Amino acid sequence: MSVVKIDIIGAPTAFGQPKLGVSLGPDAVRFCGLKKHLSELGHDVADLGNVYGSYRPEYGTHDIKNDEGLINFEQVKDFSERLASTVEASLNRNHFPFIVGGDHSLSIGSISGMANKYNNLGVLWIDAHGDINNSETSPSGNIHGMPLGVLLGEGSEELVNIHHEGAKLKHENIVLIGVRDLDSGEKTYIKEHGIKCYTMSDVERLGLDVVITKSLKYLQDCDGIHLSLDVDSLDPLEIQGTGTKVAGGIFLSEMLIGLNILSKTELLVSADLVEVNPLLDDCNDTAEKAVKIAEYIFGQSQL
Ligand code: HAR
Ligand code: MN
Ligand code: MN
Ligand code: MN
Repeated sequence: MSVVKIDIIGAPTAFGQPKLGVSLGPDAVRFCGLKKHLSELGHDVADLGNVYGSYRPEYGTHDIKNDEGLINFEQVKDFSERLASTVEASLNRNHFPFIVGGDHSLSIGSISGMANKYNNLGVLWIDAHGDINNSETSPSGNIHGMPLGVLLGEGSEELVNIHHEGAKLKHENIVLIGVRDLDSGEKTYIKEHGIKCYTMSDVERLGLDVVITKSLKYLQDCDGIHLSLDVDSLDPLEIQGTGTKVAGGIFLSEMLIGLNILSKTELLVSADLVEVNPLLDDCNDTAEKAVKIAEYIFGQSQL
């Protein structure tokens, strides 16, 4: 990858899910030397600090449901607006917004911030989950299970209209990778809309390198590609510090091979790295691995 002006944007939100600690993710990743490691690759790296909404994440309770059944709706909406503005400002300086979370509801904000400049944005969603629920299909009310649904224009109108009105993504511009825990409503939605989906079985059959290569070909006519990488895509044998672990995931070595291929495309314009929860971790090991992942997103290789 050529030299990039990377803006590290901490997104310490936890309102999209019930477990304490995920709002500490950005700092846990910083403590492992994120900025230093990315700078060593030759990039021009700035750490913009954390984005905060009006609600402090550490004071979050998890019992406020709105009339659509969405938990912490106001907090998520508020945070998403702020994050979208920060991401858009970064893009307007021609920088690469690199958003470190925080729970996956943050992608409502990050991708909404991309949508004014990129009206044909492609998204690679690497995750154990589909995150494509909406207020009707969600079994939990947790908004971190809904960001793709929202960005596709489904469910809560107020979330759909964050930053600017309407859907931010097209169904044909999304690729799900590594999924192995889909709710029934999500399965139906994916099939009905023909969303490109490489399940964990596909990853095992083909290899992540082939899956990424095919995904990039599939998204080749997009005006940019956003990577949204949930660390729970990785196998729980290797990743302790995340809130919703699912057995049978991607191993770190294979992830790095896949990311090496991704890092070679000039279409990659922004990324999220989410769901690192240091309170569930073992000596910050997951954050260490998240930094390794970040290095490979930005062009690290073994040679
Ligand atoms: N699908 C479930 C729900 O909507 C669980 C989502 C868990 N989510 C994440 N996101 N960790 O990837 O509640
Ligand atoms: Mn390094
Ligand atoms: Mn997720
Ligand atoms: Mn997940």
